Amino acid sequence: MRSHVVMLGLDAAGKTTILYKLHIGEVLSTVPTIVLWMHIYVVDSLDRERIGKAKEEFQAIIRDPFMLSSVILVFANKQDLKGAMTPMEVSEGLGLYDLRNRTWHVQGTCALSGDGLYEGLDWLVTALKELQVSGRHIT
Ligand SMILES: Nc1nc2c(ncn2[C@@H]2O[C@H](COP(=O)(O)OP(=O)(O)OP(=O)(O)O)[C@@H](O)[C@H]2O)c(=O)[nH]1
Ligand SMILES: [Mg+2]
Repeated sequence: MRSHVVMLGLDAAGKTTILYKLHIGEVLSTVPTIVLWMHIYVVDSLDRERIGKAKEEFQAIIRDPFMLSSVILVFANKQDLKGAMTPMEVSEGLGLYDLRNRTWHVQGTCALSGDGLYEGLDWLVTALKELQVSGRHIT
């Protein structure tokens, strides 16, 4: 089985910094015509002004038919900055608590230090395994 990770988020959320920190050189720039298993959405937790815009983008993405069977990991990034929204505030801001029948997790991260990145990816791997075991995936 092939696994794919798609990382999205508004500009300056920290996507490039995260990929650099994780030493991931190659990034898929196009969405393949297969089921997307894992979805990482990156939020700039300090950017309270644009959390509404992030929600709009996020909700549009997860309602895409290709995303319906994916598990959703949110990086509430820039947790090192004073005044940053907590992971819980980011969850509320994105409307995660209203999601039904979706597997999601919000992980606080600091892409500069790498804090939280691997914890988040560990959750993703575990969630993917559970999805495979339960057979709730679309092939
Ligand atoms: N303090 C702090 N700054 C961060 C963190 N993550 C990223 N940044 C900074 O935020 C800015 C934007 O980060 P990028 O990684 O370029 O953001 P991006 O999501 O790739 O942005 P686009 O390519 O424009 O979509 C850079 O100046 C980073 O150094 C973080 O966890 N903490
Ligand atoms: Mg970038």
